[in-house]
Amino acid sequence: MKELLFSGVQPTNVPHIGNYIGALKQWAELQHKHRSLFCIVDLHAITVPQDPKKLRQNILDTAAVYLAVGLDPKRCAIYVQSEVPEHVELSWILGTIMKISELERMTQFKDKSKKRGENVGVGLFTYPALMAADILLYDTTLVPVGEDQMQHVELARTIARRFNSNFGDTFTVPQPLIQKVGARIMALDDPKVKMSKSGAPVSFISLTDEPDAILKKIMRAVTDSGKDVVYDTVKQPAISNLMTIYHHATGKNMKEIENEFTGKGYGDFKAALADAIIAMLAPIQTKLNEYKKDPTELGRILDAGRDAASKLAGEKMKIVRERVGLGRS
Ligand code: AQP
Repeated sequence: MKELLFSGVQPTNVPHIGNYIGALKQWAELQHKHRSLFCIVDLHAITVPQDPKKLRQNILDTAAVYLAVGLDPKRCAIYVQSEVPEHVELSWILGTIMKISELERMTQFKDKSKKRGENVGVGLFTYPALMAADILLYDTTLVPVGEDQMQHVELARTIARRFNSNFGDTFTVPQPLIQKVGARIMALDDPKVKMSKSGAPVSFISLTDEPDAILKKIMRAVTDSGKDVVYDTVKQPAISNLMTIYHHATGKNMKEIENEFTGKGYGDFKAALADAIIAMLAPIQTKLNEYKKDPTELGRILDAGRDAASKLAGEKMKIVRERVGLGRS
């Protein structure tokens, strides 16, 4: 079977190194192997309140980040979710066969709604129906995501099977693609929670952070009660998280990292880690500044991505409407 890849980032802020390590870095490699669609999921972003002006800016900045990390518009479609309305239409249809109990089980909904208290919109609850639509609309076979999105991809698989059984074979059942190390980068100030764009600034390193800020954030990052640089996610979750970042920034494996810092303390390790992150982000930041200076080219790339995605989405929705019996023949 020919593989098709789909994934996205919410334009809720500048992506952080967790997004890069868990998702974007993989995308840049995978685009060379498979047909790929990379979406800026602005409709997902509004499931929590956004400032409209900032959102529009974040959409363009996220597109620039996609290009800066190496996505090549000649190899993949880069587009904005809300510009392909079939995502919403399919989301509504899939929502009619999703169970409330399935949505209530979603960890992301439980976590985010706990934070928001009374102020939770229905969109946050039905987020997984939109995510299932994003994926199924294109007969996606592979979904490269961080571990936090695994539960949503599982639900998309369930819904694809349910739709196929209710209405006849229509959707491909997708597979998640999760990295072995780095699928969940944890917050720098609390290794129990994942690094998130909406966390406190000290909890994440954004792809646009300056060297000084990176050094400060890493030096302040929480460590464990021990003092050895040893990879043990149970006994030393904080240092193991930092080692995972170091592994991705340098390509060294955990044994090599442990050997490098034998007899040295956390201070030496953190200084080396900050240098490695600065070096990892430098070429991305240079390219990012170039793309941000050329909004016309960015617009051209997003238009072409939208047109390519719309063509596929339009064809699929014709079949879906017919299977469900919507409209007229
Ligand atoms: N900490 C992480 N480690 C590894 N992968 C991660 N991803 C997200 N966080 C980590 C992966 O990045 C892709 C885009 O995710 P997102 O746009 O949902 O970004 P976010 O930072 O995770 O945002 P939040 O926390 O859900 O919400 P906001 O924006 O409100 O802060 C996905 O593949 C995700 O798995």
